[in-house]
Amino acid sequence: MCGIAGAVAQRDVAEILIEGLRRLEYRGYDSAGVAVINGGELQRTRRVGKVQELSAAIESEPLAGGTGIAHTRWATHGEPNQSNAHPHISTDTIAVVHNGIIENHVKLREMLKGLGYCFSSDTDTEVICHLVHHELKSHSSLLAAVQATVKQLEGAYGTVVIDKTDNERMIVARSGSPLVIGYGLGEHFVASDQLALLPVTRSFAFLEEGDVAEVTRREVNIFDVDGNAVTREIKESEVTHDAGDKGEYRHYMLKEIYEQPRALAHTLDGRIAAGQVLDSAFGDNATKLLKDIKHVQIIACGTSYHAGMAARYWLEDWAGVSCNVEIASEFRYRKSHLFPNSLLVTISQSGETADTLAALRLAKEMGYKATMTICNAPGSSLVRESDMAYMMKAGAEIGVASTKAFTVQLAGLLMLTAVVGRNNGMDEGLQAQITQSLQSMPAKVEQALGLDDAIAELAEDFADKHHALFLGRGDQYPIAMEGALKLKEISYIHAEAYASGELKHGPLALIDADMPVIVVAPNNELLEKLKSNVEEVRARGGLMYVFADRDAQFESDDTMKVIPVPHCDEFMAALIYTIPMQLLSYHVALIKGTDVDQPRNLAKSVTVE
Ligand code: HGA
Repeated sequence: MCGIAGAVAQRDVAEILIEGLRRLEYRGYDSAGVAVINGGELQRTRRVGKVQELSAAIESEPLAGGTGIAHTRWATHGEPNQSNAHPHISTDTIAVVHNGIIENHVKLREMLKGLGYCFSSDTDTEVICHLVHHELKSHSSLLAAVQATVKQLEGAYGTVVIDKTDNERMIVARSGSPLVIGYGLGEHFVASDQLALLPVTRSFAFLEEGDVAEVTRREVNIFDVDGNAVTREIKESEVTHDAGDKGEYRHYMLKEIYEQPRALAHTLDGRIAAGQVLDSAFGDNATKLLKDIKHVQIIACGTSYHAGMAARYWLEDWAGVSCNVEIASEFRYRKSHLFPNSLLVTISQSGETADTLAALRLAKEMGYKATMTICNAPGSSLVRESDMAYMMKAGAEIGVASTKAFTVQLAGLLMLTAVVGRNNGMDEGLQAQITQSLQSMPAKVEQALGLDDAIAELAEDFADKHHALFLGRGDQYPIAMEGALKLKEISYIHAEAYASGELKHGPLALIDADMPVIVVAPNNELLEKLKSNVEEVRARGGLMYVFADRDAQFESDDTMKVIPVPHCDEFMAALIYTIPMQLLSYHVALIKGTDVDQPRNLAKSVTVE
């Protein structure tokens, strides 16, 4: 989603800020802008489209100045056009960038209009800069004016404010949208994600909910929600992968698909010993907190939700505990029941997914025995606010369509199944089978990647299709859902997934030669049932693509193409069958010429509700 970069330095900062925005581009956005203070005046450039357009505009008309703010916008209020792009400016004096949604913007807008302020955009954000300008009339500093402003805001914000009359300072405030302060030598930076600032610093402090900070070249002063001066620990960045590098690959998505063996090896590293998954994989307190778990409630959105759905089969089948899985935006707005000895597990690549974070906060109020997050971002809000964290160590994921984060989440959830199961009497043989399976995942995924060429050829069949149906059973049903989601996200083909037993309850009506049907068919105890469903499709003239185990005994013919998937055990089958789904969507998107890494209308790290 939106990206923020800001700087107070002794050198010109426009280039640093643009590079920061470039590094956040992967999140998806529709317009970009930058404002700097130059000789006591605000200079602003904004463009609809890519950061490249903004950069070109600044190259032809350079912006000089050591204090500045920049933004990539993913519109929530007001069209993606130039006048709605950030930074917004009040009375030629105060400039603001903002991530999030100001829910009481209508009321504030009316009040500010009454005070004589003119609005030049349709955004909710613009109320912030006029309010700061108004508050400055009765407060002695920009800090105090911003503190008074945020008290009037309802909703979510990560915001940075500068004042042209004071080029020594920026004020940053956070509630619901992440902000990080970067510490340099005689200069300071701010961003919505540390990735933006890695070229200039590796020392970061993460603001906490309600914090407001005054950032000058020499000092950073942070105040909590009550206005008390506080310190936030400055940490060296643990980010090891350079987000800016696509390497030999044409797209980040393809790079990340191919990184999966390495990402899985990283996530397993040091977490299995003597044939057992170590409790410490989930943090220092895990031994105590996971002891008497009898129920697991998983909360997530999108791809992470599909990982949770697969884990429900595992936790109930193998660990012997009950498990519910729910979409965060539903969970947070309904009354749910708390089972005794319940563990709440949130899953989020970024650790900042707004709905998931809100669900975690609600669950803490409800009194869950313990909370855990499965997350790829150290220091993120979900990690900080959960009792336990499984750090995915998948490396930065840049492609908006999640790939390696999903398979690493599956591995983490299988480890959780082993630990919860062990505490619940899982027999040692089963534990050993799970750990062996975990350890052979990287090599098996490498083999599955060998399907790439065959799938690239197959993808040609999909290029003129408008719809596709994905079928699976058991823990392959969520994999079918993930396959359908990937195809939708990056090739814009309408795709739906069904548990194949559901076919005759409706979707069979859709079957004809224009509706390709993708079937995930590992060799498991549901295979014979799945075969009956395949026959139901065949009898109605459907065209099928069956991803199957070599022992499943499917044969290609006029109505069915069989793609043999490397043989694998039941513990890793969901993960292995994900690989061909990822490759299929990637190759279809390539043929269709869509923007693979930044699909239209989508954003990564969904920090608004
Ligand atoms: N509400 C603001 C900012 C949107 C945002 O944070 N997107 O991720 C706007 O629409 O400009």
